[in-house]
Amino acid sequence: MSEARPTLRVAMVGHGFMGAAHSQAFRVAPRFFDLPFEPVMSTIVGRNVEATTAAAEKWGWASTASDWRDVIADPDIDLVDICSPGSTHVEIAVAALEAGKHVLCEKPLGNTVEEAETMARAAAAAAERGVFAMVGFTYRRVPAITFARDLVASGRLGEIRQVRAQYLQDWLVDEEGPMTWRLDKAKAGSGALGDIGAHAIDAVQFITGQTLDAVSGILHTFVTERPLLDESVAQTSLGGAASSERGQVTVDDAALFTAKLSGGALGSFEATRFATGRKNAFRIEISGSEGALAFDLERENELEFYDATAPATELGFKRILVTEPEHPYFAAWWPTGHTIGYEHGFSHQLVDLVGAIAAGTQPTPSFAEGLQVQRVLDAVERSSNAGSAWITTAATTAATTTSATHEGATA
Ligand code: SOE
Repeated sequence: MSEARPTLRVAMVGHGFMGAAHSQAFRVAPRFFDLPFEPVMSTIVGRNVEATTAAAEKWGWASTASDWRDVIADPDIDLVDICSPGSTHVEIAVAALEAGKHVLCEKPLGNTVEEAETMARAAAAAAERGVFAMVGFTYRRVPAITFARDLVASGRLGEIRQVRAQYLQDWLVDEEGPMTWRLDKAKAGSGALGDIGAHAIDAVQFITGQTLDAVSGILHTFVTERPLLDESVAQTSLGGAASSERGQVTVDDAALFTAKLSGGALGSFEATRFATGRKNAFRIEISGSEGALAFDLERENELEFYDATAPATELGFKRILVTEPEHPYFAAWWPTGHTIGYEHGFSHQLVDLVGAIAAGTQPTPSFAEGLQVQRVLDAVERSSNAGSAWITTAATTAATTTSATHEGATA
C-alpha cells in the first residue's frame, strides 16, 4: 500500500506548460502504477511569487520557493525537476547533482553543446555516487513509439534504410502573435529546432537504435519582430497579451535537415511552427527492407505497420491500436481500446525514472544521450550557417565542415 512506501520528496522549478504537465504526472502516476517510491510534491519554485503560489494551490504542491538555491540547500528534497527555460538548466542541474539530488530535466538538455557537456559530466560523476539524472524526452514513453522501437529491435522491419520525421505546429503563423521566452535565443537556445526538432531527433534515434552522424540543414525565421508581451496582463507559457512595443525574434521559426544515420539509413527532418493548420503533428515514418512503420502524435494511440513479408495479396499498411495490456505501459490504464493522451507520457517518464532510482540504475534518456541530441542540434545550426554544408555530429568536430561529405549542399 502507498502508506508503506518510502518517499521521494520532489522540488519542481518552473510553473508553465511543462510545470503543469509534470505536476499532473506526480499526482496521477502513483495512483495507477505500483511505484517503489511515493513521490511527494514538496516545493514548487518560481520567481513570480503570486503565480507560483497559484500554481502550488492548483496542482497540489505543499510549499513554494522563489529561489531554486533554497531547494538545493534543503536536505528534505530528493529529486529536483527542472521545467524552467533552457538557459537555467545547466546551473540548476549541476548544483542539484553536486548536492546529491536526483535530477529530471526538460529538453533540450542545455542551450549549447558546452552546457550539455558540463551537465553530462556532472551526471556521470553523480551516478558514481548513486545519484541519477534523466532528460525529459517524454515522447519515448508514448506506448506506440515504445512499441515501434520494440518492433524495430526484434527485426520486423529488417534493415532500416530511410526515416522521415516531421514535427509540425502553427502557433506562430499569426505575425502579431506576441514574443515569448521561446523566441529568445538567450533563454531558449534555438527555436523550432531545439523545442520540437529535438524530440524528432531523439525519437528517431530511440526507435532505430542509430545515431544521426552527419547533417545538412537550413534554419529560417519568417517573422523577425513581434509585439512584446504586456506584463500587466497574466500570461500563459505559450503566449499572452501584446503591448504596442516590438521585440526581436532571435531563433528559427522552421528547421529542415537531412541526416546520415550510423547504421547506414538516410533521414529527412522538418521542425516548424509555421505549418498552417497543423497543431501538434509529430510524424515519423521508418522504411526497412522487411517492413515499415508510420506514427502521428495527433493519433497517438495508433501505429501503422507494413509487413513486406506478407503474401502479395495481403500487403498493405495495417493500423494497430496500441491499447492492449501487452503493449508498453498500457496494462496500468484502461481496458483495451480505451485510449490515452498527451499527458500520459509524463506519467510513464516518472514511472521509469522512479523505477531506475529505486533499482540504483541509470535512467534513460541519460544526460549523455541529451548531450548527443545537443550535438545534432548544434550541427544543424552550423550547417545552416555554412550554406547547408554537411557537418558531422561527433564530439571532436566542433566547427568542422566535412568536405568529403559535402553532397547536395544548397544555400
Ligand atoms: C516539451 O516536451 C515540448 O517540447 C514543448 O516544449 C513544446 O513546446 C511542445 O509543443 C512539445 O513538448
